[in-house]
Amino acid sequence: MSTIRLTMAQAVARFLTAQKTEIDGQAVPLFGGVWAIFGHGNVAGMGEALHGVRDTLPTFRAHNEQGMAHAAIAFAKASRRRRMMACTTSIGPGATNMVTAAAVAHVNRLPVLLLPGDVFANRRPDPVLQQIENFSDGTVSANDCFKPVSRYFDRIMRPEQIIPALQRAMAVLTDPADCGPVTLALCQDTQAEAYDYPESFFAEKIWVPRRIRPDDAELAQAADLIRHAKKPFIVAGGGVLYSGAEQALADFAEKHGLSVGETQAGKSSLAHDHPANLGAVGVTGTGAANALAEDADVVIAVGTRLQDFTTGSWALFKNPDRRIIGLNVQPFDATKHNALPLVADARVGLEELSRALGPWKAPEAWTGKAREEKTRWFDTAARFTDPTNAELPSDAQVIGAVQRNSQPTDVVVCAAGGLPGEMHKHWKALQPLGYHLEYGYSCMGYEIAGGLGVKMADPTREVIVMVGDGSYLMMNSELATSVMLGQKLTVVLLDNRGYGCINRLQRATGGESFNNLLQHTNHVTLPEIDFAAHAASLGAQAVKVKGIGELEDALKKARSAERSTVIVIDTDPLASTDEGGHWWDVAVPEVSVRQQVKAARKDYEAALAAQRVGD
Ligand SMILES: Cc1ncc(C[n+]2csc(CCOP(=O)(O)OP(=O)(O)O)c2C)c(N)n1
Ligand SMILES: [Mg+2]
Repeated sequence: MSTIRLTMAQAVARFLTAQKTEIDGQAVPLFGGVWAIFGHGNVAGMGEALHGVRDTLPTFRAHNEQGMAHAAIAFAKASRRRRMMACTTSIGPGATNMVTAAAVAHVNRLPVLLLPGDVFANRRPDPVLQQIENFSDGTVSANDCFKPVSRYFDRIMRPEQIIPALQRAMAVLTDPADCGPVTLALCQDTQAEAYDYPESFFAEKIWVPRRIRPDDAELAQAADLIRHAKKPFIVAGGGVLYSGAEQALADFAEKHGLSVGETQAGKSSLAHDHPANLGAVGVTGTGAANALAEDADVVIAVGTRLQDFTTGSWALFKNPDRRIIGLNVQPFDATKHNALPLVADARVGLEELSRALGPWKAPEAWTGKAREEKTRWFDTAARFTDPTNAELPSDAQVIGAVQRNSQPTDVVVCAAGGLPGEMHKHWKALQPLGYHLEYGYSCMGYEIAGGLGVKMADPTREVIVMVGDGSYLMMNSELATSVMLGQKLTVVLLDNRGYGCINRLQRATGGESFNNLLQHTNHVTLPEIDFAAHAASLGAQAVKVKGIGELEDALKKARSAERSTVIVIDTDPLASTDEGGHWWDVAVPEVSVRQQVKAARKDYEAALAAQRVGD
């Protein structure tokens, strides 16, 4: 066996460069790069190793570990999980800064390789700078925080351990069902330790995504259930996009006369103007998709986790006889709420289900109802996004302006606040992956960093980041990184002076406006934050606009800009689209001195009666 003597960190770097994926018949690097913030615990080991491979595996320096991991996660999402990135940090705060991002990847089932530095395996200099000390357990380090938010976790304390650990890491990162964050905590002395690694460990490997075919019995049962359905309805989740099943979904819907509601992760599976696409489904759904979902007797849930925003906290699907078919690569998702599981890749699953159904078509009246509901919804929704002269436009009116100034190839990126709900209802996506919402963890601060990852995944597409003032203030530092890397973003910043959506939720649950909008907080001075000046200080082009007309002009200018551009607009914190949508379970206090809370509790108890438990 021929061997090569490398440090453990050099072995990691070399191994990553050997991993390839196949895209359009071409072998390309699986890892698009490594994000790094160096410090105690990775600068000497990983830093030296990454420098050695910088021509084949680029290293990118970020400004915040959470932000860089968001960028890596967004890169994987925009690449349909076919490509990914790694992230390396120092021990201690650099590492734990990344834990929130690990949770984002975990919830959204997105691959990312996290390589935090760890304490000395030999324990000689303990306690080192940034080392937490557990009084009763010598094996615990700050990196144990990653365990519940990693699909695979390992701590590397000997250089040869990296051989099985990286192989397990790859198995998880490339598995369509188990896919998620992998954390390999790299003890700092071990990073620098040399070992005679077998050459074969670094042989090029091409990872082709596995397409799991359905089991015969499950397929027969699912087809039988659909054949007897009078009112079947499809819910399309993120799995449709990860599988590249858009065409299979369109064919399936067209051939069998079915209509589709899209989750946040599934939106853009079908073009908005495809006759079968009824748009968003669930709490932030269109009136059309929700009307069908409420009445459906068979819900064909394709590639969705069925989170509460999709199921209306399990009160949306109201037909007492309804069954769910869980078409999903992951049995955990496929069997939720007593669903009939159809464990399979979305594309193959839809193709085989269609073959099994033969010429079967849903009743004409049901398909016709879908088309009518769709027309009705678009007639209703248009007035929310139409141009306006209002001094303080709503989020929906800003969305309308962005839409009017966008191209079909653009990608919109968003994550938290009032915008995701409005975007879900109103955004008209024309091309797959043109709508990028992180709404599994809805993590404030994902937007700009995520936009950067999306842009790096496909620099040919214009990326428009939609962000609230709250999210922007929470994390904006990767705006500077986007300027540094020449990865241009257009950021539309909606300043409603606080946490608008939570203030509205507070009011809707009977609360007084308290601690959400800046004006309702403990303060001596209300900050007049000059967001345009702030963005300019980070190197972006920045402009503050007044109203929708100026916004449209600024958007046109931003399109031809070379550098990241931030457009700031003041918006109304109280307005939101009151058409469409569905109840969402937010627990209201059972006792309170406030009359408004008592009334809200009464409504809440009435709404709970519609919630289905278990079935
Ligand atoms: C990291 C994080 N902290 C807290 C929340 C809870 N949260 C959701 S939206 C929101 C307010 C967002 O404010 P802003 O970005 O200004 O959007 P707006 O609600 O005004 O539309 C908060 C606090 C969250 N989703 N993520
Ligand atoms: Mg706000």
